[in-house]
Amino acid sequence: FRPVADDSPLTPSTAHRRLTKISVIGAGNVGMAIAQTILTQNLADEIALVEALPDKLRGEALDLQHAAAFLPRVRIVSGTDPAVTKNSDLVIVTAGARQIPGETRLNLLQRNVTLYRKIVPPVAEHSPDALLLVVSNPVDVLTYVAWKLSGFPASRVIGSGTNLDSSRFRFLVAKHLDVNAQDVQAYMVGEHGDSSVAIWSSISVGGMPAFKSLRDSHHSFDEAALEGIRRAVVGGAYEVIGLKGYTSWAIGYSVANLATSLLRDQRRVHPVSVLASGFHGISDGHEVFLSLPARLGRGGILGVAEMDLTEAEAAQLRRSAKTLWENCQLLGL
Ligand code: 6V0
Repeated sequence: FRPVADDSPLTPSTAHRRLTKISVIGAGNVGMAIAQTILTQNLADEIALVEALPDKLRGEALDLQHAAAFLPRVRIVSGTDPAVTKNSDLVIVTAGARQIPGETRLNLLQRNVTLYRKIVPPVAEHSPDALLLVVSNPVDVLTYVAWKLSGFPASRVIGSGTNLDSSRFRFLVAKHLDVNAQDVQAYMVGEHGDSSVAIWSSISVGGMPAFKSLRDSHHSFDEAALEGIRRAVVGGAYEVIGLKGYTSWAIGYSVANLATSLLRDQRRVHPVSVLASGFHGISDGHEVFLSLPARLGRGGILGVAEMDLTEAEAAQLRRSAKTLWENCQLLGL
């Protein structure tokens, strides 16, 4: 190609607008599922991959680049040094020790805090205005850790939290009722994983509150069925890990969906891990992250919904908050 007749130099066609850059730290099963889902959604102009294992990183980056002929144009850069994330709009952290079959998420904690000390400070330095989205487990505690280590305001540090648990919840309710999961609204809140709380009153189908009429009209919606659904949601990750060794596709879509709401300023409501002090009776003095429905946009967390919880639900939330807070205190951050 040659410059046009007025002799103006060839400039990249995108030079007049600011490019969107997303970094993914950790090119394991989860990081790569997220990167590939983001690639297909035309959300980023540049994706940076950071991984501690150089051969794996180069292999994954090349494998994605070889799909360029079938995808929107995206520059893919990679490196073992977090410097490659410089000037990111969004940094997604998936690096971590993998949960092994039967291991609780809280057991992973100490191993992953050590890792975060190596990752978060340089990332924050290279992209001081970025949004930080934490995925590694235990996600609620590590979101707190990322918040402390980055020095970012809480509105810019978000944990993927129960966004995935809620999509499992919606899938199971939809299957139960034989409707499309996109038409089912239903929230799991609180801690991602074992103590997450199903908010039954939040279930709506096609925009209509559905829980009361479901209870009245469906025998299959009795206490036992509800408990079965809740247990299936909570056990969902363990089941998949037991069968295939890790989870990847659902978390990939779930995080790409969050990335879209954030970077495209969608103001959509997602249950994500946020600084929850002061909500639902959680002590103002307890700095703790857990999932509540939050409005997401380009600035990060734009607001947190005040839910109408039953006393039992609120009490469960406070119990999780207390356990999480005690865990965070042990870290001495
Ligand atoms: P994985 O396949 O072991 O990938 C982790 C990757 O991180 C590996 O490739 C490591 O080499 C890499 N890594 C380690 N240290 C560094 C470092 N300092 N810098 C860069 N990369 C590094 O694990 P997988 O991808 O399956 O899971 C990643 C994390 O996501 C784990 O903590 C999971 O428990 C967590 N998940 C969280 C979910 C959620 O809903 N929040 C869902 C699924 C998994």
